[in-house]
Amino acid sequence: MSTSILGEGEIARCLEVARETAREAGALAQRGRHEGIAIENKGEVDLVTDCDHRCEALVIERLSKAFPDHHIVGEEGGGGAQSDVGDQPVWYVDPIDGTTNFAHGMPWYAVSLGLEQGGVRLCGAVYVPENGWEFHARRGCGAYLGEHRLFVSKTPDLDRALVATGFGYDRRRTPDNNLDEFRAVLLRCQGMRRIGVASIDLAMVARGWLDAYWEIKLSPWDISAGALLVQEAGGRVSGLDGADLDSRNGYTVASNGKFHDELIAILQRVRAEREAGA
Ligand code: LIP
Repeated sequence: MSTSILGEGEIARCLEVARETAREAGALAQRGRHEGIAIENKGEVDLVTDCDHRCEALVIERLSKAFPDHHIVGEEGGGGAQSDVGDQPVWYVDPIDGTTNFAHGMPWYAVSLGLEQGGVRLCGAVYVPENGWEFHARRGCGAYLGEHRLFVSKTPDLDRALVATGFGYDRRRTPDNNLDEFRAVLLRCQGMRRIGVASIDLAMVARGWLDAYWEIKLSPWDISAGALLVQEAGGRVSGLDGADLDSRNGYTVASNGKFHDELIAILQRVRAEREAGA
């Protein structure tokens, strides 16, 4: 089935619905957090809660009602499969990004909704309910925190950069777990943070609070909306090869653009050394 490319007016409406839906799902997650949550293990250290499922169901209900022709890929499996997407518009839905924080009662988690078509990021919303932070972006129209236009930082080099990263759920089982990379970058930058929410890490790069962020083995629902925020705030998002980021590429490097190649060179060197020693 061939699908036409969404026009500007349609994308604007998509963003409006995404923002409203993210707020609604965020309020549901917040209520759940206060009323008590049921936690299960998806993997060794990978959690899911009843709230993740309830928020995803709400998001899918709202998006499929507003956009019946769009495909939806949700973290908790509530939508369709990535392989069925074709050239249809596709929503990448993380109902609660930062489930580990959420399950531990920590207030940093987000609802992340990104819309793409043909691998192009069109709009995205990242809502952080406990802070009331509403990050949003539309392709070619800038990135915002509420009404406030976002621009990446001006930090000129890695030496003075505040950088964030994260570690995948398979970290106990593989040496490809980002620990060597973490050590190498920590010794070169001004400070390192592990926020635990990829979409917030990316939003913070867009906001200029962080100068760079990278992580491996992420999924499109973790990064689609946040990557657009960084792009629209004037930053750079790429894979490990430095090419523009495809949200389906789990290796994500985001920065203010000033020392991106230097950061990539360190990550590549550490990987190559590990592979040579393996
Ligand atoms: C998580 C990320 C986190 C990352 C984890 C995971 P979830 O998403 O946002 O930063 O380190 O690997 O992908 O599972 O909480 O939605």
